[in-house]
Amino acid sequence: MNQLQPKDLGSEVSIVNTGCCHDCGGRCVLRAHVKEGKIIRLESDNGPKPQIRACLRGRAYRQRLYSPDRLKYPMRRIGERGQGKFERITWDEALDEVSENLKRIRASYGNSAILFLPGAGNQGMLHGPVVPGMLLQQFGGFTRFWGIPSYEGALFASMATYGTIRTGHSRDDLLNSRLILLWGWNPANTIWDPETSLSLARAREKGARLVAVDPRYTDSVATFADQWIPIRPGTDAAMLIAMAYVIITEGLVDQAFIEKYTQGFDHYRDYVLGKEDEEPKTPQWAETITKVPAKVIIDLARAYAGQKPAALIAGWGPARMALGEQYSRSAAVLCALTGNIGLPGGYAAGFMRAYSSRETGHLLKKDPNLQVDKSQGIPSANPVEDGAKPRPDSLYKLSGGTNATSARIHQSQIWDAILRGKAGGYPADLKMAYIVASNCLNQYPNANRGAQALKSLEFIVVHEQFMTPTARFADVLLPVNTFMEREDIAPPWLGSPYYIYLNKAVDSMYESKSDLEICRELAPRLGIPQGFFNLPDGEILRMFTSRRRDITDFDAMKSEGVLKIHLPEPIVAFKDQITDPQKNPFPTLSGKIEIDCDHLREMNHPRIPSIPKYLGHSEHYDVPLAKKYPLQLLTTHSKIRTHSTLERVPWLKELEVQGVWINPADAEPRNIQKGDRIDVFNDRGRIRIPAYVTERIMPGVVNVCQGAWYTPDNEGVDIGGCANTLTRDEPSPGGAFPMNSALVQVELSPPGKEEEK
Ligand SMILES: Nc1nc2c(c(=O)[nH]1)N[C@H]1C(S)=C(S)[C@@H](COP(=O)(O)OP(=O)(O)OC[C@H]3O[C@@H](n4cnc5c(=O)[nH]c(N)nc54)[C@H](O)[C@@H]3O)O[C@H]1N2
Ligand SMILES: Nc1nc2c(c(=O)[nH]1)N[C@H]1C(S)=C(S)[C@@H](COP(=O)(O)OP(=O)(O)OC[C@H]3O[C@@H](n4cnc5c(=O)[nH]c(N)nc54)[C@H](O)[C@@H]3O)O[C@H]1N2
Ligand code: SF4
Ligand SMILES: [Mo]
Repeated sequence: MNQLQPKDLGSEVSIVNTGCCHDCGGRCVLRAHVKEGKIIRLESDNGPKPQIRACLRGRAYRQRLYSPDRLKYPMRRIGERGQGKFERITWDEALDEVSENLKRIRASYGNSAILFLPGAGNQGMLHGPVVPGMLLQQFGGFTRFWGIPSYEGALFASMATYGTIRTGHSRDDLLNSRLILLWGWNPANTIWDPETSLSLARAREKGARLVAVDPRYTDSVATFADQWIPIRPGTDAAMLIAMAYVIITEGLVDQAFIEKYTQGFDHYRDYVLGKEDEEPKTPQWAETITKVPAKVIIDLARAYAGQKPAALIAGWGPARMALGEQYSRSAAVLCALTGNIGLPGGYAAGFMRAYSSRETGHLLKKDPNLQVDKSQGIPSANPVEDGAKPRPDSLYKLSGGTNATSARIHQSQIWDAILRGKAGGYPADLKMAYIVASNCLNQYPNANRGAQALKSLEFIVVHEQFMTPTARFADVLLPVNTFMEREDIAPPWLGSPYYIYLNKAVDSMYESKSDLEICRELAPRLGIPQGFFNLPDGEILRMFTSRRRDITDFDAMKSEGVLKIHLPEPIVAFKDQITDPQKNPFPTLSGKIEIDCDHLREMNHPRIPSIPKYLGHSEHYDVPLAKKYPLQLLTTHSKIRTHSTLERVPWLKELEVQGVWINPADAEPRNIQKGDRIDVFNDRGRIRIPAYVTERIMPGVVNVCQGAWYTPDNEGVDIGGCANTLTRDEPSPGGAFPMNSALVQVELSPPGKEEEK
């Protein structure tokens, strides 16, 4: 297990089996070498294969744990909101103040005035927002939002097409593919399960061809791809539909598959061939829109239909767009046209969950009390929503996804909801925010409006580890420990069958407490029985996992720090539906793959057609606003952070500068050279960071990795380079977040500002 342990560490070094639990597409094994109560070294999984090896961020974790910037004590605001001026107070004072405000707000306005903002900071089963959410439910509930920025477009498409989010294969199955399309997918940086990169490399060694479709020449393109196809952002649906045109007109459709397993092909074919709107969706049509040469589209379509089994992996980035649902739907339908579904080496696109230890459904022992009829209002543990009907414009007749919810505020509209309340059509007038493990000001669209919204509330409490841009707006700021200082279980991302058990490696630093401990102390102040909050971490985890069928030996998992579940063969989504469709219908309304979706037809919404279509929107490249703001902004996930977490880790900062990716064709006319400080701006805001002039991004597109900290200067210019200073905050009707749909202009920063930072 610890072959790499240096000899000179001496016998007083103990090794604690723990892990990394941030929201980065991983969840990995870490072995902490602890000497005199301090971690002196972190290594990863050197055990049996498959190894769950940590990335650069996990391995740099000591610099986060021991950062001088950690929040050390509870604090109360003394300056203006957002100014970051606080005074130290005791835990008793802090918790009294939080509970008094909760009670005051509830008494004056009712529970719906409390907005709970849980974030992705900790992905364990126990810590982070899990227990605070339970506490607030017992307090009478709260207003919550719906929609997850990660994948809401993909989730919607997955449900509409397949009726489920379990559309992925385990990574070992990539070795069965002859062709793999990395569509808007950069797992070399974003991980998407620790085994992904190795599996892609092995598939390539075995002879698979890998093609990447991405406006950027990413680290994944550089490492794995045989071909890079740059595409204009937000136009992927057009390319996928044109590929369908080639496949249909050249007789490459898997007709037997279409007839047996799908519905609505004829309607889609009519749209693709232009019978519906006089516009045949030819490769030439798509070339004008996508900037991908027609010949490249034709070749890729032929290869994808001809080289079966082929895996079209449709990443979530291109769906984090206005009308991103259409891209995800077009991808899933292309998989169906070619019959690449349900067979080893194929792939169904969609949401792409394979095995997930996060899932609460198929891995649990059956409990009849949990059956829910979605059309009848959703029984909720949150009294504010009890009995509320699901959103009428959701896929409420389908079970198994989270698209149907009784929450009414989409996460991207949170600031608008705070500012406009019931008068703006929202379900509540919000008066306080309870923020846990979330850097929401930084991570939700339109940060300047977010700052305005947070200033308007009566009370804000934040559980945090660092003085983030959001924490600066707290009235009471509670210091939280990290996953090295408590116990938790980390279920992985989408495709891998394992659990990481995080044993506590060191004591809580300074006066920090876990989110659970905070709730334990708040409960009596709020008149709530402490119940299981009083149990030790390990006992609660044992209770939480007791219904899981795949955890048979909790104690062994705890002592090893990991439970790797052996699967007899790779997971292939829809294998059963394809093998025996009579016995195993697809969980859609029709029981088939819905190329033409019944639920959507009934919904009759002009922006969510029942078949996938290429649609424009008000901030697309071809609208009048593009004259003023001619560049399309991407806000991708950075390799040196997990969102905004790990922002203050010096080792990681050395690896990459937070800069604006810009092509020389866009930089030169603006007189911009590599390293120059430049402004990126639109009507929502302005950021000022260095230029990264590179041909790794296509002309007309700029990229600012999301997660850098929002830092407005005296003139309101964000010199931290937060992508969300520029992003728009209107969701798609299906719920997709529009973070990659902002138009911007770029210019050299004014003279004298070059050195500012
Ligand atoms: N290091 C690191 N890893 C992470 C995270 C992190 O913050 N840091 N976050 C994790 C989380 S929570 C999530 S949800 C996932 C997100 O994972 P993804 O959504 O896959 O990540 P992104 O980097 O946003 O986008 C992936 C790729 O899509 C490309 N792209 C963007 N727009 C378009 C488009 O219109 N068309 C095409 N074809 N490509 C486009 C981008 O250039 C990028 O290379 O990553 C997880 N992994
Ligand atoms: N423009 C743009 N914006 C995006 C995206 C994008 O692609 N583009 N991606 C979006 C996506 S996919 C996601 S998932 C979101 C993520 O957005 P958030 O959920 O806000 O995630 P983080 O930015 O990582 O912030 C998490 C915070 O939790 C804190 N934290 C860590 N562990 C704990 C803990 O145990 N307890 C407590 N109380 N705090 C803890 C960290 O210090 C950190 O400040 O961002 C979204 N924002
Ligand atoms: S940041 Fe993610 S991929 Fe990296 S070690 Fe941590 S959990 Fe694993
Ligand atoms: Mo995410």
